[in-house]
Amino acid sequence: MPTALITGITGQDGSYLSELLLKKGYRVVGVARRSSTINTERIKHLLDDISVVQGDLQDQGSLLALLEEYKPEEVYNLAAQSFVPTSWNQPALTGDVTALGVTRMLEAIRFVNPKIRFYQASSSEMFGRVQEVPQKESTPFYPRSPYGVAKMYGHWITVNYRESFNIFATSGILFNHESPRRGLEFVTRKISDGVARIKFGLAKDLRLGNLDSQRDWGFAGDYVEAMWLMLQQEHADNYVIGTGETHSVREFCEVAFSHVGLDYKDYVIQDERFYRPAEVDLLISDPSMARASLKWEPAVAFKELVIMMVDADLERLKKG
Ligand code: NAP
Ligand code: G4F
Repeated sequence: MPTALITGITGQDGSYLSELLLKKGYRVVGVARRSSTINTERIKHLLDDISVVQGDLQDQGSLLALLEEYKPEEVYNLAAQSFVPTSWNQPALTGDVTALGVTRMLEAIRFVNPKIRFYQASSSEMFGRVQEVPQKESTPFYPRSPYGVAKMYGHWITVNYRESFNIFATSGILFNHESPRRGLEFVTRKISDGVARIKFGLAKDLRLGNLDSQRDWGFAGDYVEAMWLMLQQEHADNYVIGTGETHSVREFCEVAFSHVGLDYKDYVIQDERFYRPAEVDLLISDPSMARASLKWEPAVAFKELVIMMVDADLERLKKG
């Protein structure tokens, strides 16, 4: 039975990836940092089947000890300070976790077992002020936030450990992916939760920032399959993963509100507090390399994703 070690196990992607790897017969070891309250909501249905162990990307020794003890064949580095606005308030912490944390894991691999296959969760935020439309593996980066800068470091250190030490280190450049398990602070979940609250009379309006930015949104459940496929290839590489479609925040609102028979214009208020110091206006992927080499295709389309998220929030609030 192969062993996979996943950092960021308590996050959105950690939960979907665990489900996938369990189905494929892996032993799953999930790394969680210490917290004063239980934060395993997204993986509570898996707790009998996976091991959740303590470790932190800010602590080199903990990573070395985990690789020594659990001897994984595959490491998926999903942990990060992943919320773009927080990266302007805590830029140094974002750099330490999201950028240097990658080096710490790669160093642990280099010292404990350089044969481990490594997946780095890179991001379309690295494209930032886009230099080419659509964005593919060769598109130059132009990050627009401390988060984007930190991810760019994580990407390049992954490429460097591949080229310097011959480690199977792969970088998945994933475009936005969402689900009912998405954190409530991200715009898609903020909208689906807002729509459900308004529908049930629990809120009167929904305050958002820039409605004109465009994102290539897919379903997280589809994207973890791409992560696994990347580690099953003969050679490590960089892969862009997305749907190849883009939609504005406004369009997301239109579909979400109209699904419950409401017009978003009656409820959405634009609030300067949610604007960013620098915006990424347009992201759209060209995932042809993933399609050709990984045979990967997203299964869930934009409208289906919006409806899935709104329905899940309606159901959650109905249950109280
Ligand atoms: P998420 O829900 O925010 O999860 C982030 C995870 O990282 C959480 O489990 C968090 O633990 C953990 N973490 C944070 N700081 C840590 C530290 N110092 N040590 C160990 N763990 C730490 O993010 P996600 O949406 O699942 O995304 C997974 C990864 O893909 C992230 O690296 C993200 O930046 C990247 N990414 C995401 C997207 C997307 O659209 N979702 C697109 C491209 C790339 P706590 O629960 O304790 O906070
Ligand atoms: O949902 P968001 O916060 O996601 P963002 O910034 O695109 O980042 C996400 O995707 C990246 C991949 O490209 C990941 F790497 C990253 O970890 C994260 O998962 O914001 C999306 C868009 C932005 O343009 C933002 O300005 O929505 C706009 N927006 C408008 N009103 C808002 C709001 N975003 C948030 N979070 N909250 C608002 O009220």
